[in-house]
Amino acid sequence: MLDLQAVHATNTAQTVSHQHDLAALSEQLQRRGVSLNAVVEQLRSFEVAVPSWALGTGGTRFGRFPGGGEPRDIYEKLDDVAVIHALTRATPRVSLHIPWDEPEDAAALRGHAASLGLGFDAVNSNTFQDQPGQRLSYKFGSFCHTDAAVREQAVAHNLHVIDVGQQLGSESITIWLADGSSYPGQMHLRRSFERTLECLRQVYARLPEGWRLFTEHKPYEPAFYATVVADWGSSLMLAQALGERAACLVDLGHHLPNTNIELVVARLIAAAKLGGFHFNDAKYGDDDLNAGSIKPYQLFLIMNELVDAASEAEPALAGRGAPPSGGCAGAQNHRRAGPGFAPAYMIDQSHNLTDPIEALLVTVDNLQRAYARALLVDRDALDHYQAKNDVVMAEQTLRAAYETDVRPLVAELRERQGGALAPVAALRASGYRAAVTSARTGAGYAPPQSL
Ligand SMILES: [Mn+2]
Repeated sequence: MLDLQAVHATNTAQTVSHQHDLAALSEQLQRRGVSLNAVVEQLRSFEVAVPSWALGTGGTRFGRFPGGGEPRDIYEKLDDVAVIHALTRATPRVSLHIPWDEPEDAAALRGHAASLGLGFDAVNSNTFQDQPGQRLSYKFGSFCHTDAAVREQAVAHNLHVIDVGQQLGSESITIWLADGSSYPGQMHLRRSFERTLECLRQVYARLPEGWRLFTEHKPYEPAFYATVVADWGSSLMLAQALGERAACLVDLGHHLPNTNIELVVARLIAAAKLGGFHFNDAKYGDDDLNAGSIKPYQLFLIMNELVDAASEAEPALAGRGAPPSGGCAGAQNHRRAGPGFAPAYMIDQSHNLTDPIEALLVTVDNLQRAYARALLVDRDALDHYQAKNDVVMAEQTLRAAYETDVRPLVAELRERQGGALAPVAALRASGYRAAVTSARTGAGYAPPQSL
């Protein structure tokens, strides 16, 4: 368990400098007509789920360099997530992968999670690998496979994942398919998509009450020529064909270079089909680096779309009180996100060089900073400048929010909830990694790749 005394001691040591920084930010925001306290309270609603596959060192296809004290099973992974939640107060849920983290006793695992103050977000199925003892191979696909028996096996697996998820208290399933082809001619491009949709229909038909199904696209890898669900358009076609409870999941690493991801997000919001996110960051491909580490402005612009949509559902958002009554008369006509706009926020990263707990602490902080900055966008001013086609001032309005140093605000939220002002420093001071390195001896677990 985390040494909370050490966390409090690091908080105490930083209190004076934190209060100075916070006061300076508060004064700066006041001049803009923004209440720091209001933004802190709005930021409280931003929570993100930790994937069960991110707590151990990941690796690349070339190798893996394990660290000390890696969790050996799902129980120890939950212990590590509880540490992240204790320090950030923003990660109360785990997104479980099956079969990598399939519980022997789901009720017992749910009880253990509850004892740590944790619950479960979307469960993830896996038909992109063959498991020991599996009857039929997914070498040439799962839902898209030409053999009906393989498709039936893949559907049955997804139904099993839903069954486990129900026992855990999950309310959604994320389906990423590796299905595709590496050579022209290998796969019939239209029929493979039709077969995939038919399998998804079978899974969708068995969704429990209140559940949602997320389809996750990815342009390439492992298929190098044609992936069945390669882009947001394909994902949207599937979600629209399936029905109201199907939606698209956007993994930030699953786009071709230079794709405008915030525009993808805006389109999915407009179609009422934005189901959730897998946050991470990338320079070249599906790199699964810490969210916000490579393209922080892109992350902010994505959060800006989310806050913009949420503010339509709940106009008080943005720390400025009531929305404008006049100004941009046309704006209200385009407000479509509506009440109930609540995408599932999840992380999907692979930590190869860093301590996974530290990497996730940094990630959560980056996500909260980006969201906080998006909360600071002066939406009345932006509406106004957009209506006037004042390009320079419209852009400057976004930049003003982005360039605000919100670190004291995010730290303040953590501390108000009993977390750490500086999570990585607090973790290091606690000695948690050293303690689990002593305790977790013996066989490690087989590391997954990433989704
Ligand atoms: Mn993913």
